[in-house]
Amino acid sequence: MTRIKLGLLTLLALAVSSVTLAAVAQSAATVQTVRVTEVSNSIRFSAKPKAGTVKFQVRNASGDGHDFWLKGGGKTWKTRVIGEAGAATLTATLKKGVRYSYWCAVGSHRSKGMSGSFVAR
Ligand SMILES: [Cu+2]
Repeated sequence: MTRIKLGLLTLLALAVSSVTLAAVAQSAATVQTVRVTEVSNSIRFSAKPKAGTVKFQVRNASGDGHDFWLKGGGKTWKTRVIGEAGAATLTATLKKGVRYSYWCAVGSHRSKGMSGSFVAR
């Protein structure tokens, strides 16, 4: 292979990797992280989840086991039951204008205040 051909191939490889890096950077920028704190009578969010990809970082800040369910737009997501001081991650793609409900399904926690809803904007 000639030196010019090798040079062109190198340029092409660089161009392809730049495009890939740009795509990765763009998708990373659109992921919103929301910290979810679960205690015995409530579920608190660090921010209101927006439409798009949302990574929920769920932390159990109580002495009981809790899980985290999210439902809306025809889909349901859930974590395993998280033990004391444990954590779990749940990634969901939310649609604009759709109302999502969330709750803990352990025992009667849902009716004791571990529930709520929001509309993704
Ligand atoms: Cu619970």
